[in-house]
Amino acid sequence: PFKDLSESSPNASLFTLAPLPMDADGIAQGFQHYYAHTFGRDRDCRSSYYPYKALAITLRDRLMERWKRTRHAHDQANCRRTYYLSLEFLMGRSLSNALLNLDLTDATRQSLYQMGLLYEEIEQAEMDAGLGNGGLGRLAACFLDSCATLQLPVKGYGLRYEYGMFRQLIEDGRQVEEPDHWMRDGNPWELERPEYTQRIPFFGRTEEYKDHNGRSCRRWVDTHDVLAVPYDIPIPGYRNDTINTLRLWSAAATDEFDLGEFNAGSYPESVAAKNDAEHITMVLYPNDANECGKELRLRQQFFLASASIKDVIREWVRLQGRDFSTFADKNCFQLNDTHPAVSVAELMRQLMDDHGLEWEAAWEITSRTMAYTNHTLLPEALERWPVRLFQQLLPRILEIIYEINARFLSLVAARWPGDIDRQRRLSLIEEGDDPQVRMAFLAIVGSFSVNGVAALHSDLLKKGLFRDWYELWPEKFNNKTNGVTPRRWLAMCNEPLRDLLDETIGTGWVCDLSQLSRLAPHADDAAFRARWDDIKQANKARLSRLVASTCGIEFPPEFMFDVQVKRIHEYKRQLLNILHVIHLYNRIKHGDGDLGAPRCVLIGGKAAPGYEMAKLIIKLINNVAKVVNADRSVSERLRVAFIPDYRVSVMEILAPGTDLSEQISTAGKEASGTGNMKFMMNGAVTIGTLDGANIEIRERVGEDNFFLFGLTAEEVERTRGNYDPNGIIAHEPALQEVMGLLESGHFNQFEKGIFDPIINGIRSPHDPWLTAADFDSYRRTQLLAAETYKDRERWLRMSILNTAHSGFFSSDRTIAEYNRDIWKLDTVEPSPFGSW
Ligand code: HBZ
Repeated sequence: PFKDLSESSPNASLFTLAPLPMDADGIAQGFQHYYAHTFGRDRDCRSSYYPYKALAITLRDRLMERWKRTRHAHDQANCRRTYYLSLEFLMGRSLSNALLNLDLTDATRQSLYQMGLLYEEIEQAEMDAGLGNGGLGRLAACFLDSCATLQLPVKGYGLRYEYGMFRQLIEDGRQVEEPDHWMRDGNPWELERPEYTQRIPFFGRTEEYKDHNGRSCRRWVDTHDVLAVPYDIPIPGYRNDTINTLRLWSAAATDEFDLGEFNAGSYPESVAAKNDAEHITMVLYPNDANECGKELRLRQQFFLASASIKDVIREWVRLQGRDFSTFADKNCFQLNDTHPAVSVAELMRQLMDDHGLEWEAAWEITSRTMAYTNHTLLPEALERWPVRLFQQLLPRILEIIYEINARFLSLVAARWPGDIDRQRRLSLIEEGDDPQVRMAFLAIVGSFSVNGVAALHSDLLKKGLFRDWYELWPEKFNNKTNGVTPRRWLAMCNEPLRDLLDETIGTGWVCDLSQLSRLAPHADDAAFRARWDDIKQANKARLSRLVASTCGIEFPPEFMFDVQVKRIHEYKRQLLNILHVIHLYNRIKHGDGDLGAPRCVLIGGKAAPGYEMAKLIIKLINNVAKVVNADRSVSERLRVAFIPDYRVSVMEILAPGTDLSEQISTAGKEASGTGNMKFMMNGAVTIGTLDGANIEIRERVGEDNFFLFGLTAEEVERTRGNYDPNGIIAHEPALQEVMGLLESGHFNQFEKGIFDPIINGIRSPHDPWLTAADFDSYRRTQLLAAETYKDRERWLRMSILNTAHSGFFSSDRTIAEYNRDIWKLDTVEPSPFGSW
């Protein structure tokens, strides 16, 4: 239905409207128009949803002009561009972020107030866009914000999942998952672009044929195609008129799909088969570590890769024609982990099969265009797909992968003649009963850049997981330490602190976070510390209200707020945290000595639905919380809560209200962490191991302002093979008492034996997470933290210095490094209003 106009030629005035007013009156006008006329509501409507929607569309109108101006400028500049390919974009809410970046927060508050509405209430009506699992997805969202703010021509490509990350309920202390139908009431931030729909092939077979020059070629035929329909989300830069694009693909059935031979004979069954196609973007896989090996997941990956590459090539042909000789100079794909790694083979396929390039030319382009970011060292998280699955679902892609591998292995053979074992180690295909394609290896061969996400992580990649590859191509490997956007994670979520910063060091920090270092001298100023304290207390009171309303537990703001929020995983060691809580409980019950400041321990996070041990850890946390909170003699010193359904909008309240940030993974396991950075920026002090970006955090804030404990990554490796947790437990009375309480069934009086798997895990000499090994060091360091907290002035100084030295962890710095070393893009200013 989207034929080009041929006869009519629209008048330019259709496209260049006058800019909309950017003040309180303008907002009020837009708001009233949509609220009353478009949605037909009046004062009797008590729902906060319609005010939210009316406001969102009022803002979208103001994004729209700037969005077109940015697109126009990118086309005009004929500039090099980057495409960030990611199966996940964990965007959270968009309203407050758009207001902040457009500088309309105050005007909007004011105009709503005049209409008798409270912004704080309306903002709550927006559902989080939870299109990601955790760190990796949220990193992609922070990166988009930084790219727009730095005015880099970067476009995000992802999937428009109908259902995002599941909603977590806690029933009887256990996690229960509920589907997250986040778009049920529509999504005002998206713009459907059916005119850019693409056809994505699946199944079928390959065959040889002769092209018009008599050259023998291969092609993919008898495919079952699925349509990819794009939906665009505007990504506003910070007060710079740039609006970049996040393009999300939604799957739809083709018309002929219904009657195809697929379901020959039965009309209703054929129509029902539409579902099959549309299921591709139905749901986000809620696995944040283990590969799940499901066919539908591979379909999602290829669907994203193929649609995005087709889209980029369509634009290329529109602007440059069919000459691909400068394609690699003008385009770069950044692969967010291996999830979109099939792009390497798919770009080869499109260049050769659809655009007639020879293998050598296509490979030259592909391997100069792709760049790969790795986010994990855990071997069990590395993606591998059965060859037979590829054979069935993507036969042409498998052929190309085989050819890439054959050519690559002959290169290895030439470099290390006779080293068969090395060839086996480096092969893209893992041989065995059920041979597998190693996606990380496909990503490395096909990319000109391979990066890790923190200094330690990038180092361990070179020494461990990818050692052979590093030996082969050392120049490909580099580090890009993660960062988070200071717009959402400081200016937006912590308004009182933002105001204090503006007043103290000016407003330049928002786009140049290194300026926070100018706060450092103020740490010595008692009056400044008092103001810092007031802000922290107000943020703690807000956190406290959230915990009261979602967990039914009172957190007194004068206690130390000790928070660990992240996906539940054994390597992240929420278990170590709860063992320490049991230890504190035990000491309080025994009336033992001074424990330092009283504390509130808050833990939150989702467990992958099939990860039984993680789910059991949630149950243990809740059972311990119940015992602790119910005991009056304990709860005046210690309180514990598990916050359900941890997500982006919850972190926006937790980060500003936290005193102590828990970053306690087994060293060498957490690639970077990014929650650690959000807490630090908001003035929390970290208790942590030498893992991921914690190391860089400690380097910057100084050892005096960081609570370090635990084995180093090297010590962890050396401990393997001669680890004796039972010996450790026997020699450490504190841990022995904790284990005694656990083993006595004190926290599961009516649920006999349920925690046995946890107990056995801690006592196992094969426990990979070395929980017992780090317990004593953790316990002592926690005691030091609680004692330090009692020295109010000392603690406030530490808090201020943490914010002051967090500048490095801005994603603007990270993106500037990606651009300097990998993307090499020029910045582009949007075209002026009405310039086309
Ligand atoms: O990526 C995380 C790392 O664990 C964390 O250390 C790092 O800071 C962050 C950003 O670089 N990794 C993930 O969040 N990984 C996933 O969410 C994931 C999702 C789907 C998968 C596998 C992993 O299939």
